Amino acid sequence: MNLVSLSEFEREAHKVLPKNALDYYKSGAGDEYSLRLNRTAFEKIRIRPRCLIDVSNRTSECEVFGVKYSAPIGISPTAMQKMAHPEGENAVAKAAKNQEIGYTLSTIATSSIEEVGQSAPDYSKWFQLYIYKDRGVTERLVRRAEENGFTAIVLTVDAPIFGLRRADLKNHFSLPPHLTMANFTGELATGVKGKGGSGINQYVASLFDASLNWQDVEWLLSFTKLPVLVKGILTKEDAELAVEAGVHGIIVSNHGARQIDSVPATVSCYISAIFYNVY
Ligand code: LAC
Repeated sequence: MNLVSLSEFEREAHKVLPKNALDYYKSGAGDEYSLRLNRTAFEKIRIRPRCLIDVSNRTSECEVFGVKYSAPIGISPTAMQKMAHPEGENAVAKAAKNQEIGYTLSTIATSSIEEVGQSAPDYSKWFQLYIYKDRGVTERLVRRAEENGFTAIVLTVDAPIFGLRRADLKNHFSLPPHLTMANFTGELATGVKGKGGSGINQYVASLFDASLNWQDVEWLLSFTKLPVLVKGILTKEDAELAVEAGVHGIIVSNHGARQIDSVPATVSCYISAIFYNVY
């Protein structure tokens, strides 16, 4: 297969993926207004190329937390990748290592922290964290990330309650029975079974802590030796609070427009922050 652009991969995915998985991967929240904005906002950005500058010696390399990457582009955490391919997160981590770009493993992955640690060893991978009501469970995830070569914790702060993705509601989204949430055992591993609704929303509602607040960020900072980034910031006010809380980084993101519909496109928030110093 000769796929050379993201849109070609997307078209192919539409042909081969089961509906339950495809709809989960591709859906945004609500009317998907922000999902459309995420794309159209890029169409409004123009590059002003400057000429007659010596470009014989060039690089797109960048450095984050002392680690060099080949480009200022990375792979954000996305859940349950084995629904798309048996190697799931392991293949994606290996690809990130080969391309020397950033990679973040999701808490609710279908490959475990240990597996992915071994699939892409000696490579600076980040771990995305959801805060479970059970803080013991949460702390153990962080410890395992520390022990398995992960070099930063990406705390998702925009999902104390999950967005309503209508296709998941209709499909009664469930994790296929041959897969588990590989970082867990018991009900935490197998609990995504849509009974009369979206299984992922039910899982999140029963296990994630909707009281999540800045004290939880401080709690996380108090016991991990890894840098902590907060992911899901869209406003200047929250960015300032994050700095005050002492985090090491902020990931501006609207969560693929999967959380709150009608929020601005992620890229618009970046542009506003960079050029106008607002948002
Ligand atoms: C989602 C979560 C898992 O958007 O990040 O489905």
